Amino acid sequence: MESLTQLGVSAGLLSPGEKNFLDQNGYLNLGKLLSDQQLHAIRTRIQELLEQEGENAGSELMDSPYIRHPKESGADRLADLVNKGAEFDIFYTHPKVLAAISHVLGADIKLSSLNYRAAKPGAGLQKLHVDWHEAVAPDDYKVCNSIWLLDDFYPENGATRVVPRSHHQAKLPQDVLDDPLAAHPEEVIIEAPAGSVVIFNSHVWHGGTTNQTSSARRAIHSYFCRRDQPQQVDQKRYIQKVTLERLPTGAVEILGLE
Ligand SMILES: O=C(O)CCC(=O)C(=O)O
Repeated sequence: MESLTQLGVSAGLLSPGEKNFLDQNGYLNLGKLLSDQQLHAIRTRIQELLEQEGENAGSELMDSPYIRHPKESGADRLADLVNKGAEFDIFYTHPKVLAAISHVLGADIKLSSLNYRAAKPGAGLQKLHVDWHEAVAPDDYKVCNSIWLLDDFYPENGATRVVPRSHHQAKLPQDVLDDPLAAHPEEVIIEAPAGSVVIFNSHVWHGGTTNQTSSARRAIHSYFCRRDQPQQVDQKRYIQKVTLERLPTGAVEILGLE
C-alpha cells in the first residue's frame, strides 16, 4: 500500500525479535511512543470531550453493527476520535504501530475505529474474548488492535489481560472455557508505563480486568482491520472537512476513504 510508504512504514521498523514475539504470543509491547507533552495534551482533550459529550459519549459505537461491547456500565467510552482533535492523528499514522499491524494483517489495512476506554474504579472486568464473531485459521487474521496507555498499567488498576499463543488455536474462549470471566492460568497482565503502546492480534484471547484503585484506568484503542473487512466505525460517514484538510499524505487511505 503506497500510503504505508508515504507514512514512513517499512518492515525493518520491527526487529526480527519483535516480529517473532508478536507471531508467537499474539501481542507486543512497543514501548513508550508518546512523550509526556503528548500525553498531557491527549488527556486534557479527552477530559474536555467527556465533559462535552456527557451521556452521549461513545454514541457512534451504538450505531455500529460491528462492535461487541458498545456500552459497558464499568467503563467510560469515547468514539470517533479521528474527528475530535489533531492530538489523535498519531494513533493511526505512527510508522512503528502501522508496521506491527501490517505484520499481522498484511499490507492492505485500514483503521476500523479509534476509541477511548477507561475502566472505572471498582469495575472494568470483561470476559476473555476475541474481537471477531468467529474463530479464524492462524494466518487468516482479520483484525488487530493497538492499545495506547494513558495511565500506567499494573495488575491492580484494570490493566488488559491476554492469553499468549491463544490466537493459534482457532477457538473462541466462550466455546471452550467454563467461565470466560475467571482468571486464566496462562494469562498475562499488561504492565507498562503511560505513553506505551501494546499491539495485540485481536484474535488472541484478551479482556479488561477489574480496576481495584480509586482512579480511572485510561487507554485509547486504535483498532485496524484488513481492507476487505467492514470498519467498526464507518469513516466515510463521520469524516469532517477539517480532519481531511490537516491529514498527512497517506492517512486518507489508512482511514479507508479512498
Ligand atoms: O481496555 C481494555 O483493557 C480491553 C478492552 C477490550 O478488549 C474490548 O473492549 O474489547
